[in-house]
Amino acid sequence: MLQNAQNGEHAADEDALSPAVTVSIVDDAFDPAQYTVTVGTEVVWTNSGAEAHTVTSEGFWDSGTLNPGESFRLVLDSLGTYAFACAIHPEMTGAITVEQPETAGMSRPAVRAAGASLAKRR
Ligand SMILES: [Cu+2]
Repeated sequence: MLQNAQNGEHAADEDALSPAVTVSIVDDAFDPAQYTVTVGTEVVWTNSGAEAHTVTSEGFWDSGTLNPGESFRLVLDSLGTYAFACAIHPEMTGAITVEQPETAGMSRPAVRAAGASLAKRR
């Protein structure tokens, strides 16, 4: 299950213990593009570019358009690997792997890319 706490809103009753991971969106990439987090981690994407972008994982979440300076927050509560892309620039792809705390931090090889399916939709 995914909890969407978009645009800076943060549920006050939620555990304040969740660590946060920050990802920059630049004008043609997510930085970093691939990473591993522990379950329950809040991931914050911030658009540091000059253009609008999205963080879209088909079937899981869609940030909607993020203008420069805007952020999108997501708490990942389910294990798995989530490929995502920018719906405006499908060549911008990335992926998050959500793992149990015991295994997080161990590096993993690349995961599937999301760009192709999103490109077809436009
Ligand atoms: Cu983009």
